Amino acid sequence: MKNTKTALITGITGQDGSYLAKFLLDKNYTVYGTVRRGASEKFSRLEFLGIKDKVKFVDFDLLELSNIQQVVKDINPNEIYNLAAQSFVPTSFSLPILTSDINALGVVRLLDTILNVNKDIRFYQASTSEMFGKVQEVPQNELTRFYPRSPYGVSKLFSHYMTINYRESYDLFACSGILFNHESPLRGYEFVTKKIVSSLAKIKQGKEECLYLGNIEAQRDWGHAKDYVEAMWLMLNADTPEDYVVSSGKTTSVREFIEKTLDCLDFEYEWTGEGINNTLIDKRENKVIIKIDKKLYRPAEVDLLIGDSSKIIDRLKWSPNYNLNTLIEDMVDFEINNSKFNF
Ligand code: NAP
Ligand code: G4F
Repeated sequence: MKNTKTALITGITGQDGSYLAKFLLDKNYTVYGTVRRGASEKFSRLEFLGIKDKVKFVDFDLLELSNIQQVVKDINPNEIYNLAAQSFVPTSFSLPILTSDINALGVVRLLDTILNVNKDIRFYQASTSEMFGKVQEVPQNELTRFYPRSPYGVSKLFSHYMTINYRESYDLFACSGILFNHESPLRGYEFVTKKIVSSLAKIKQGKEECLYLGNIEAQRDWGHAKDYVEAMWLMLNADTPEDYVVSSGKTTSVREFIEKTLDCLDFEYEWTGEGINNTLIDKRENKVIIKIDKKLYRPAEVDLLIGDSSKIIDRLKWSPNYNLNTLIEDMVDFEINNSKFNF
């Protein structure tokens, strides 16, 4: 039977928004996606996935209450996935007020609109493992105490608790997914995995000379975005609204991620030097191809993330298809074969 559900995705031009749109279209949803007006084209991810013509676009900004109210009223969707955010942690240190306005107040604007327009709309909030920050427990689960380490983490913690508050106060079907880092070929170039894979592939092809990185000892729990958008849908289609951790359950340092990517690209390499003087040498070419740049360190770092996603695995039967090795293979394959796409 044809699915008659309608979903509204905020942030559809981003990594997760694009994969979620594809996932929902494959389930026969009618998909609306929000777009911020800008000077340049933003649809390359949706074009790469071959779905740009299947999505209905609406002008939208989380900073503008009357615009949010009009969009939600006009579409009156069954489900809203709020993926829109200023999502880059370093930018949150340089633009803390804008980050808070979008990521924190923007979510109250949306929740309050749902309350006033149609309380039956189901709501997904993109919470984050950045809220654990200086981790108070290893591994982190839904009950672990939060200790955010960036304006981004603090802003997301505000919206996390706002989502819980609207659920408990007004009985909204509102869920927060506490998602750990998830990557893909469609990841923005500013994030470390994409930066590493893209640059090392270019260095291998002789198109780039050297990759500059910050703190390569930080450890992250990395999964594939395709698996994580399915978790969002499972949450909104469960019997009760609850919050869930979504993670791979494994942690890997940025240094180890680099080494796996180098292996995948068939480099022969050697690390030399310590700390800030650490460099990586391409042994076949006898050239330095990675250097540390202190400017890329953050004012406060999240040193270690590792999630425990037993709750979503047990209750909603979430079952990821990718591991870190297959994620890296997918990202490397994309860089080698799809260089005309730019995200
Ligand atoms: P992303 O690629 O950076 O996409 C963010 C989206 O938000 C873009 O479509 C962007 O639109 C939109 N946006 C930014 N400011 C907006 C505003 N003021 N009004 C409306 N839209 C706005 O992020 P992502 O990696 O897909 O992540 C999706 C969500 O999950 C974000 O909320 C992020 O914080 C959260 N999250 C991500 C991860 C992860 O590892 N990827 C983990 C946990 C949580 P433009 O195209 O106009 O810039
Ligand atoms: O890839 P990143 O920028 O991701 P980060 O800061 O963990 O945030 C991402 O994941 C969060 C979930 O935990 C999301 F909520 C958030 O929206 C975003 O998607 O950095 C990962 C690590 C950091 O420890 C950083 O210091 O890599 C380290 N790093 C080292 N050199 C670098 C670099 N990060 C970036 N972006 N660029 C570097 O050159």
